[in-house]
Amino acid sequence: MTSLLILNGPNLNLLGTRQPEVYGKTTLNDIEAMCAAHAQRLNIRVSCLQSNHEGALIDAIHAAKGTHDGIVLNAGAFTHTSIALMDAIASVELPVIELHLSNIHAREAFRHKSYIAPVALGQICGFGAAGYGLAIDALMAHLS
Ligand code: CA2
Repeated sequence: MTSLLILNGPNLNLLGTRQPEVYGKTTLNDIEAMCAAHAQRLNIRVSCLQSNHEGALIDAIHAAKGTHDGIVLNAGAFTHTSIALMDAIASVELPVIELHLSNIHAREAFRHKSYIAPVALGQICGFGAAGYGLAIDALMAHLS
């Protein structure tokens, strides 16, 4: 059975509790439940993980090799800073969809730079929580 990792980075555990005007009212729990329901419809498996720590995210990407068939990654602010995450993604040779709730290209200039984009299969941003379902569909289309 196809297995996908839904990986969320720093501060995304706060979703729905602060800055709803930017990130919406949906909590990370809601998003993970939506991903699980979508996976059930598609007859695939998803595992969800969130960490505020760069090293833990890198460990999760390494561990995904041989365990999962692809990754949906919202690396949060590490997107704009982390060469280490970029190297981890390149090293595992798994398809990764870069995901953002907000349209990072319509925000501050420092959010326009992504270290993930060059090693990702593609990027989905600006569709809020619905982006996770779109990312799962995009990965499944790629894998089929
Ligand atoms: O739009 C996205 O999904 C981001 O990855 C979210 C990151 C931001 O640094 C990226 O540029 C774009 C920030 C996540 C912070 O989430 C919070 C949620 C609620 C309250 C405060 C922060």
